[in-house]
Amino acid sequence: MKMLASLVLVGIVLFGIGAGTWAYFDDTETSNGNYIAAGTLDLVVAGENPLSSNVEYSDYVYPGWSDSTYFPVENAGTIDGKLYLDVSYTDSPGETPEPEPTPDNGELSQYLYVKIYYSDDTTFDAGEIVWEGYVSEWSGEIELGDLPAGATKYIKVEASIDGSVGNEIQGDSLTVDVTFTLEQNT
Ligand SMILES: [Ca+2]
Ligand SMILES: [Ca+2]
Ligand SMILES: [Ca+2]
Repeated sequence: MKMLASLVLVGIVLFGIGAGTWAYFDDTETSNGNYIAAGTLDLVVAGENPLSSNVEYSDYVYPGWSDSTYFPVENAGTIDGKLYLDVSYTDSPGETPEPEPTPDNGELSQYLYVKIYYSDDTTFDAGEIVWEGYVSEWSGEIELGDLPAGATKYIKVEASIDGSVGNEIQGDSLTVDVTFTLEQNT
């Protein structure tokens, strides 16, 4: 039986300019002492447990913009796990000022470049990058790595928009839903 702890961070909005089960059967003559104990998987992201499903922040982005943030992830349970990350996103065109090419379908996901790190500590180096690419290239859940019982690790997200990007992102917005899943190690 798989045990999952899943947390969803909803609504990172970016605007363009403008069971596990342990079974110990103790087979004795008297057949006393059989017991089954269920361990726990308890994922804590950024110190919030449970994580609010409406964490939301907004930022204004533009060609040449970049930002980064990092936060802890903790397995507060008793079973070793592996941590997975999935992302879904929605582009919106927002306003379409005169200089913006049409059709304006919302193109920010094609220009927002992201690097995701997974580290034992708060220093992050190139060898700890678990995914990088444009948001539009995201192709499904990725494995971040092991998260043993009681352990805390750190995720860093770097995001940037190249300075060569032009008017096609004016007023565009991007809503990103992020899901962390902690799965029992098998
Ligand atoms: Ca590190
Ligand atoms: Ca656009
Ligand atoms: Ca637009």
